[in-house]
Amino acid sequence: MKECRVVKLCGKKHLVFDGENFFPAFPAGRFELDSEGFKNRLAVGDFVKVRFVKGKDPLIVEVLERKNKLSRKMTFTNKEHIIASNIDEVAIVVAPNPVLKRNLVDRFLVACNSANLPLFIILNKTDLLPEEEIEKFIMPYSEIGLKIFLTSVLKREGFEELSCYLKDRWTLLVGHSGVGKSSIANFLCPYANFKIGEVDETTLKGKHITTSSTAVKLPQGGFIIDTAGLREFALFNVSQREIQSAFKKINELSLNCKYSNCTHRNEKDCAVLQEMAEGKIEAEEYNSYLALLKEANDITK
Ligand SMILES: Nc1nc2c(ncn2[C@@H]2O[C@H](COP(=O)(O)OP(=O)(O)OP(=O)(O)O)[C@@H](O)[C@H]2O)c(=O)[nH]1
Ligand SMILES: [Mg+2]
Ligand SMILES: [Zn+2]
Repeated sequence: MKECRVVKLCGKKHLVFDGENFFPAFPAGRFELDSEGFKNRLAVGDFVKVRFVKGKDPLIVEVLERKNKLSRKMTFTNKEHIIASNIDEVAIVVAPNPVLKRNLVDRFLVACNSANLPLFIILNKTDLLPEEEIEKFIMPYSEIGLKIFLTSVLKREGFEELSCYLKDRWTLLVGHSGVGKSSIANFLCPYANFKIGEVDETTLKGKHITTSSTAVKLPQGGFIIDTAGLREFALFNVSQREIQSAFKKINELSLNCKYSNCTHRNEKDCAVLQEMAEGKIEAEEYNSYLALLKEANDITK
């Protein structure tokens, strides 16, 4: 029996890494996909026990307890989809093409906050964005202490610092389709050879080229996990409190609200609403907070 790590889920024949080599291993019957309550019993990043039997394929017989996991709620079935486990950090990739919006970043801020996972931002395709726009987008995040890397795969810029940062860690790359996750992964590990897709110029949408998560080994040590572009990322099991604490600026202001359980929607003497009225909080940030809060309330009802 050997302890290995799942690096790719492919049908029934998964790819695992034993610290030196990559090889296929089959899950024992009880790990069949789509088990009750879960989309997947096994996730990329899982530490597993693999049994070797002469003349037969290696068999995954046990999943070791996960140190952490990032999950989302599946549409329609409401099942838990574990995107990856036992990771050191999550990198949300954003780009001006297809479109630069903060909503998904805020979702990941909440999800990572509640999963106890550090998050940082990679703003890619800086070649397409004027400097003032870059500043405007990153300011609210740098203000709350989030690490931000600016990259351009096209111009091969911004990767030195990022490469050093990723060394010896397992980092999960997430983000909308078309922002350049696979392009970044290919740049950082040329032998990864992930397929890249054009962004549709008329619909301004990515083409969902990557369809499953794959961890690739970085030349400097560590792994990055490329994932499928998300159409949506529904929060899984996140409370109202966790949403509030993820929005640091709003959370700090709430100390001055009249009610300690203020939700900053329509309460009297709400410090957040007051700052909003004075234009001290960006409407986009507040709206993003409201949208997530509504979602959490729908969940808990
Ligand atoms: N201008 C510019 N284009 C880029 C950059 N990085 C990636 N692209 C382009 O963006 C498009 C999408 O890149 P992908 O790497 O396939 O994006 P992805 O995030 O992996 O997309 P999915 O797999 O669909 O989730 C491709 O046409 C890339 O060539 C960049 O820094 N600048
Ligand atoms: Mg991709
Ligand atoms: Zn309030």
